[in-house]
Amino acid sequence: MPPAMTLLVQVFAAVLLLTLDVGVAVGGGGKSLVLSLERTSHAGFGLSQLRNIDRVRHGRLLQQQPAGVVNFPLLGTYDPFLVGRYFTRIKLGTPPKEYYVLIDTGSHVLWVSCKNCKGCPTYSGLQIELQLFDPSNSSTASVISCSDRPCALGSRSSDAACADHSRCGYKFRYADGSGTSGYYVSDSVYLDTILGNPSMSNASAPIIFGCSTSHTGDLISTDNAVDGILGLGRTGISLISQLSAQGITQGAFAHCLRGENGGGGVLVFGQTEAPNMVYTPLVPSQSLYYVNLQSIAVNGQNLNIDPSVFATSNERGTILDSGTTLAFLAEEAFDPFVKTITQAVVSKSAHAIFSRRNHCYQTNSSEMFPLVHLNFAGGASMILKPQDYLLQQRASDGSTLWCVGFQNNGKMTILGELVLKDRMVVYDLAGQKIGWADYNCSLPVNFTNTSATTATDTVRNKADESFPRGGRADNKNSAHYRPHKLTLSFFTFLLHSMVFFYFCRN
Ligand SMILES: *[C@@H]1O[C@H](CO)[C@@H](O)[C@H](O)[C@H]1NC(C)=O
Ligand SMILES: *[C@@H]1O[C@H](CO)[C@@H](O)[C@H](O)[C@H]1NC(C)=O
Ligand SMILES: *[C@@H]1O[C@H](CO)[C@@H](O)[C@H](O)[C@H]1NC(C)=O
Ligand SMILES: *[C@@H]1O[C@H](CO)[C@@H](O)[C@H](O)[C@H]1NC(C)=O
Ligand SMILES: *[C@@H]1O[C@H](CO)[C@@H](O)[C@H](O)[C@H]1NC(C)=O
Ligand SMILES: CC(=O)N[C@H]1CO[C@H](CO)[C@@H](O)[C@@H]1O
Repeated sequence: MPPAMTLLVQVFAAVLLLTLDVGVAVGGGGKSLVLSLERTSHAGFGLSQLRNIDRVRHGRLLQQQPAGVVNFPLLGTYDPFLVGRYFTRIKLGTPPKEYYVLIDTGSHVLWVSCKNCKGCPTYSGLQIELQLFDPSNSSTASVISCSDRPCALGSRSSDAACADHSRCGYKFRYADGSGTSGYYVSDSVYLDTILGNPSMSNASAPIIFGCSTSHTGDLISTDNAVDGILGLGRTGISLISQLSAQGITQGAFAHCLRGENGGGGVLVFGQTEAPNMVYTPLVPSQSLYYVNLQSIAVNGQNLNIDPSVFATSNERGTILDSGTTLAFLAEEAFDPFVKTITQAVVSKSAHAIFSRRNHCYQTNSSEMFPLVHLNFAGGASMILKPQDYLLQQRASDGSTLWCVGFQNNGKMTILGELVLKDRMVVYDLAGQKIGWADYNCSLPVNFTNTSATTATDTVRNKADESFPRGGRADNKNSAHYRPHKLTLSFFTFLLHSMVFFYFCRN
């Protein structure tokens, strides 16, 4: 087991203990954050007016005010040879400025690089313009102090030295060894909110997020640099929890990560709909999106794997993580998986090329690869096409290689962008379930209040119109077979759970 993986497992164990504590603390403290709505300087409507309009529109259909739907077009791609991550833009501060943030369902906090940052990249290989957040330039920003309720509650578990009037600090370490630290601020987030009306309207809400003043490890790198990370975990501090606590969105969000055509896609806060959605329950009382994976079938045949390999415990479990580029399988599942795929394709004349870390097949057609079913509790299956578990690469002699994109991961099973792409994936916090359906992420997204399914509206996926294409100058066809780079990228791009604690700066 490489050291980074050992760390990963340890970090996971630590995270579960710490974040649960913080989640409860911040969730409880959420009520004390006076989270009244503001109007934006541009918009004609405050959110309450929009609600009223919506109520009139739906008449008696809705007995309760439905919360809004917020649309975040995405940039980037899962392709580890290009970007290996999906990101969006978020507007913060007054006047609002835009920041590029990775979307990460494997961590909890929204943070952006702040002024006077040590180690924050100043330019990005993604050809996006980076920007530092400066609380003193925003008329609505305020620094969270150690005596403020969210900090006091959060720090109880890890820091007893929190003195009044000092800033409420944080320090996160990611599984790849990178880290960031800074302090919490409260400021406005500006949202493209849709409420019962397809036309966009603007609203803003006060939220708490991190202002990072120091980066270490890969976060210093300019290669794929962005302004920050949008943590979308299940605890009270994540943006989705803060907005749903304020009644601005429902406690649900969805992403559709486009695999082809330069990537991109959409992140939607609110209840989304797609045909043929299947659901599996979330494992309760966890801070991340743990689900019960029960079996894996290749070509309809269940692999011989003890289901306890996937079950949630201190060190095991299966999570969905949009901040992981590829996917990881627990080692007891990895070997049978690769062996069965190999049997299926070698008999059809594919040539297996294995090294210690890479399992590739030389063939000029992906047609011969079997479908893989991931079977979850509640009868929900996620069907993986060859492109959902293989990475296409070019060998030095010009022939095509298909390499298993799943990695052997000790005890955790992590479903990252490789398997989550080209689907609508719904994270329903209120309903405590995860749903998915195959979906063309270039198409508009339908959203609804679940119990009033006739009241649907559509979010246009505006990624194509409003954003420059994510991705670097080198294009996919020029991707070479680079096993070393591939291996590195697993750790480099792993941006999930972290050791999460508050501490005080003086
Ligand atoms: C803050 O505003 C000042 C004056 O407009 C500007 O010079 C400075 O660059 C701004 N800081 C940041 C981090 O944008
Ligand atoms: C929302 O705000 C943006 C500027 O931030 C503006 O261009 C847009 O027209 C606004 N939309 C509405 C519906 O007010
Ligand atoms: C979205 O809603 C529209 C209008 O109700 C409907 O025609 C369309 O089929 C829906 N699309 C999907 C993918 O559900
Ligand atoms: C490519 O595939 C076709 C049919 O699938 C096969 O007949 C042909 O020999 C293959 N070519 C190479 C170079 O492997
Ligand atoms: C997805 O939808 C787009 C836009 O309608 C279309 O151009 C594209 O061919 C579709 N892709 C697939 C795989 O159906
Ligand atoms: C998830 C959600 O907000 N559902 C609401 C949909 O609308 C009904 C009323 O028609 C509410 O009772 C639900 O809470």
